[in-house]
Amino acid sequence: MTHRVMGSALALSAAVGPCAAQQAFVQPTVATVGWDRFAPDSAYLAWDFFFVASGGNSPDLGRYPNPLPTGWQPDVVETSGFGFVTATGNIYGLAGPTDFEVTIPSYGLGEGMTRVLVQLKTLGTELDYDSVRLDGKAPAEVRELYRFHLGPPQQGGGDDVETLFRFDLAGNASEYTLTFNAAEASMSLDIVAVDTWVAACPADLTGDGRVDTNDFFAFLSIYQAGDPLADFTGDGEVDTNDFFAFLGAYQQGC
Ligand SMILES: [Ca+2]
Ligand SMILES: [Ca+2]
Ligand SMILES: [Ca+2]
Repeated sequence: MTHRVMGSALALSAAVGPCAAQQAFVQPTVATVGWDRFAPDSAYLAWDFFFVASGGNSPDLGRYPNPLPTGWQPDVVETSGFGFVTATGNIYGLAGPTDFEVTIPSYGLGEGMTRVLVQLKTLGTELDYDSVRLDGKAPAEVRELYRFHLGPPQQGGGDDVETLFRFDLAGNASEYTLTFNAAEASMSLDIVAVDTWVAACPADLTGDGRVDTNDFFAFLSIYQAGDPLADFTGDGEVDTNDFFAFLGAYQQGC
């Protein structure tokens, strides 16, 4: 069983190649989530090859700022003890469901809000999607980005799945902790990508560093469309409370 699963993972790696690993991960832009990757007060941390399941994994796929600020130690740690690193550099749990803890350094500027995009790619068994939390908080949005059926589970198949989780948190801290679990044994954690953005003025929806009527009309547009980004209260619903929450942020300005 072990041999078959590992063989399958190796065959997949050979077929896909190390550079074509993520099919549908998104890059944040002002138009879609409020900021462009590599914008000031944003960070990007991405892992593809893990070295040790018990931690000490620095982001190999991407990092911003680069070099990372002094004191930043992003890490991905498997905490159940079931996880081990495969030949392809994924973290896999054969004997039981794996649990993960990701340390995410950020800018602790104090006021405003922090928006975090987490993108996870798994092979085989899937995540327990309800387990994904940032500092204990549930995501404001969960979106499946990609799914490819690898084959029957009994032959080490399952699915290749990429999922995006968006979190909105009041204020901003110098570090966040992301936790998530596999639904059952035989999940292979392939890629973890995290984008963070500290917004000193959350009502600046156009991303130009100012709060003006353009932001008001931008809010009206996403509010009327029921866009999840209009959920200013972060309760998963878009309703009049969000309108008043936006008004408050709008009057506060930057
Ligand atoms: Ca990988
Ligand atoms: Ca603006
Ligand atoms: Ca709301």
